[in-house]
Amino acid sequence: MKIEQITLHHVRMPLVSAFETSFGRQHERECILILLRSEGLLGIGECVADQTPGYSYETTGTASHILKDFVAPLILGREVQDAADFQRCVEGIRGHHLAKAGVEMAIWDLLGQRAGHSLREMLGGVQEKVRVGVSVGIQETTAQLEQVVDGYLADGYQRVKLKIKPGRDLKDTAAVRKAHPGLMLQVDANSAYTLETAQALLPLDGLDLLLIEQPLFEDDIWDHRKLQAQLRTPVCLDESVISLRHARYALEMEACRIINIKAGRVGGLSEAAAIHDLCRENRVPVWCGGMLETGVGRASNLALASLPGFVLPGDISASDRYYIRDLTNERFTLNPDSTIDVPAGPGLGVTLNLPALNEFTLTQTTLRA
Ligand code: OSB
Ligand code: MG
Repeated sequence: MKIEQITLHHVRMPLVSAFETSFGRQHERECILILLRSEGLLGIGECVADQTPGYSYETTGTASHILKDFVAPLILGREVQDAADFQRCVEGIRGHHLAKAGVEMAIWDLLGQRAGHSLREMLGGVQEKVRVGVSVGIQETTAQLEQVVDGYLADGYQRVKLKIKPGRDLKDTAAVRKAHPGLMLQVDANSAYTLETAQALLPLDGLDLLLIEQPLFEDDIWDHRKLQAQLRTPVCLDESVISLRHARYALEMEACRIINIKAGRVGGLSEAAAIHDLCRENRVPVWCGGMLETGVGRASNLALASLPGFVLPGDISASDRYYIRDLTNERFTLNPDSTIDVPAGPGLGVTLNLPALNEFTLTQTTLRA
């Protein structure tokens, strides 16, 4: 497939409600939407970098730079056979996984459209709908948190993840657990603790949580091993697993018992699928993380989460949990059994809502072969 043109849209969209994590509160979410043109087809990808480097060192600013000045020149006018071929093209670019993953997604979309296969079929997904949960931000008070959780349970979500940080951990989590004894509940600290301050998390062991996500430094594996040894609850790594190699390190070190897989963080869907395969061989459960994606990234996450090793509910909520107006014409809704249908159309199986894309675009750049 010859890549003839790349258009980058830096977009900013209002969130339905503010989202607060240990690294900050956001009312809007940014990303880079990537449009690839090849042989009369339009492939779409979402680079999940946000405005600030709170989750990852990458931002919409660094991703724009890397995509425009380094990735685009390597693929424009070139025959790109498949995702592996794309990764070979860009292997000289160190890091910048979120940027590369956005382009790989658009290549999968092109490949699927050309072959008439859905992304799910191409990746080897086995589920036509996937189990999902909701990620709940830190609220002003514990009482407000309980209200927000009640609202999501009324919507039908059967698994809840609470964002925590030092000082807003045990009390919040215990209150939600007390109100909902049978709920599938988990927490995510986004690297807010050190091995020392994480001692405050040990009582979480009594709350029957599915997992504790990324308590320690975003690049740490070794201290997570020490913390996991102190906990009955599985530690789940997010930020620190940036490649198949890092997934292997984490499993060999027994730093975690569960892995959250995000295609963006690991440089693309192909690496994400490889991590899935490794975990499955080792009988380590995985689940699909989220980055507040638009309908484009959501379609990709649903296809990935349809692989057989994704045995825990993903952070893939319905479109209306995030955006009143989305970038895709298709909207994703929650089924009564707390699942979302995996798109079945060719490629990602979604189409762009161009007026919405134009409304939310801050800047747009087109590069040609
Ligand atoms: O750590 O999982 C995370 C959102 C942005 C950045 C990091 C994370 C998250 C979430 C939201 O938890 C998951 C979602 O998309 O619903
Ligand atoms: Mg996380």
